[in-house]
Amino acid sequence: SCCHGLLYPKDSPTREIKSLDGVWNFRAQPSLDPEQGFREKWFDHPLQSTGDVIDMPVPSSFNDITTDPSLRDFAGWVWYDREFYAPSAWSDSRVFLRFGSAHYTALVWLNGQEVLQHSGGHLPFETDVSGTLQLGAANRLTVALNNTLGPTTIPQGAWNWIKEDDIYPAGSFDMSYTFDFFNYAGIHRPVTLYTVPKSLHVADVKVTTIGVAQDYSSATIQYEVNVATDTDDFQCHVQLLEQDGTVAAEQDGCTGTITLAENPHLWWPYLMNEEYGYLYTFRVDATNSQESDQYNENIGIRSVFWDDNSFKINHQPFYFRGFGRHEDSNFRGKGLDLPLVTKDYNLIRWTGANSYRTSHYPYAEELMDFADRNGIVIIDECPGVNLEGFKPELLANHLTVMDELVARDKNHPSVVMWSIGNEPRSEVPEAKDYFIKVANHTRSIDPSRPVTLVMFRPFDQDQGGYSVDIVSINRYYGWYSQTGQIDLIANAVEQDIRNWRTKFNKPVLVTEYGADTIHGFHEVPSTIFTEEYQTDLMRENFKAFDNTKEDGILIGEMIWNFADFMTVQEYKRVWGNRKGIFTRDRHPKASAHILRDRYWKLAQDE
Ligand code: BDP
Repeated sequence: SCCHGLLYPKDSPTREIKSLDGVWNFRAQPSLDPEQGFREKWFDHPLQSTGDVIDMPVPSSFNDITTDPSLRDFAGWVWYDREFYAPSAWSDSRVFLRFGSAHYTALVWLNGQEVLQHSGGHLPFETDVSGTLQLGAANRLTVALNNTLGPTTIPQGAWNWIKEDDIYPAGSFDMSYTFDFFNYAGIHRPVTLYTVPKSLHVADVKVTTIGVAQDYSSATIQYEVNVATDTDDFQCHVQLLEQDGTVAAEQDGCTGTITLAENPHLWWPYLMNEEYGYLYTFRVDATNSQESDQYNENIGIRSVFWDDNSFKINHQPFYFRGFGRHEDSNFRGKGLDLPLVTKDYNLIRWTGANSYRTSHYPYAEELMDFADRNGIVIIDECPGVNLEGFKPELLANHLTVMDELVARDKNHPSVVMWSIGNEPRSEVPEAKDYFIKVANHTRSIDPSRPVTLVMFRPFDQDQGGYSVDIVSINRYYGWYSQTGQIDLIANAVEQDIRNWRTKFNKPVLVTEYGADTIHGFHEVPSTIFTEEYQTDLMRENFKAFDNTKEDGILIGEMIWNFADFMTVQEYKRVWGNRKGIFTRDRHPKASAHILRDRYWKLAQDE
């Protein structure tokens, strides 16, 4: 396959971690001279910086950190660098350098040598730097990062020089994209050095639940450990540990199955069972004649079942009550921020929600771990937002990003579905074949989860739905259409859901509905942008959801959006997209309370 699993860096008795997060040197290269840094070899001075630098925190987006509008709206290459020491005690180890993500195209040099290239803004990349790293000495790490999007990047964008005229001076350019969130860029997730033993290490672990008894008395998992080594004389020992540390099962073998025959602890979604979010530790020890390596993966035992009429977790019908979200906040943009992530999970649980979609790109691994622990169910979306054109090169990149996403997230019990895209321009005939290829490819690498595509064209025009197991739709009656007309919503949404059902004969999920709402605007009768209008619109949608849910058609509802978020500046957006039920700094609007009433009631009726 494309990539080994890129296991999340964790320490263990055989592994050590060093974080390279902190304040780095930063320099944006003038867009007018896109070759400057390469020509002047800003990476080539092992113990100096790239030149005229400013401070930049890692992880973070760079856009909102300074007071400079040209950096906020920057398109092109930026350069990061920092110095660090590597201990001489690491001489017996192999050392990997890993980026949780960097948006979008990254080139990495260590001590002046290029060690890594990666394209794609939302997934990890790493390399073995043992040969380049200077132990017991200072090292310089340099990253050149380009946020420019093009016709075959995922997501797509367009970059153009603007002709000089009375308004635009020479050297003006335009970077445009159609998706509705700010194209934040930077080193967005942790940068880590980690060690593994020299002669062998656990390179990947894959654990899948292959059976859960109808009466929950037993369950079976299947595992596969990939060991990186030069020789054949190695063994694996695996242990399944309960949360209290007791050994539930153990055996030898790098591949195998394990059956827990005495009432295993299942992983349950939030509020579906008292023991929601139960995780086992899957401990792997790989050993050869000289040394051994240990990796501890968190796993959850749960089954996912779907057919043309239902979606089930652990044999029980599962109804998604959730959100579309974004990785977005003040100052840090899309940079990982653990206080924010933790607060968000507490707010999600406060609403009684049981799920969300990683709209519109893979979220940080730290968020996925939180979801596992909290029993929050995830629809895991790739960065294919608003795709159009459907050319072969785009398809190739789309398949690669699915490979990388599944490789990273395959072991998360919270992930129950892959989303291969959001709102593609899927009314054209070529969309049909394109999405069938992406969906089939995804099923071939992971047959254990269903595939969805989030669609928005009228049902009778859409060509994307032929590819999916679950039909997901975004519907904005009362907002983008029939604006202000609350009385038309319930019927329109209900008919629409039924039409999608009839056309594709699959379970239907409403992945977006909502209204921009300015915190503090009030009016009776309600008008658009007021808190009253948002709650009125929600109540009308709920009627349609309740009717189609009872008829066994609708398997879930997700409001757009969990929180307000930043977009490009345009007159349709009032300081970003305001469809959050929380403000950007996570204060509840009236809608948060309405949603909370509904979600807790739905949970009680389960
Ligand atoms: C949908 C998109 C989402 C937008 C939302 C909106 O999927 O990204 O933010 O509409 O316009 O079309 O609020």
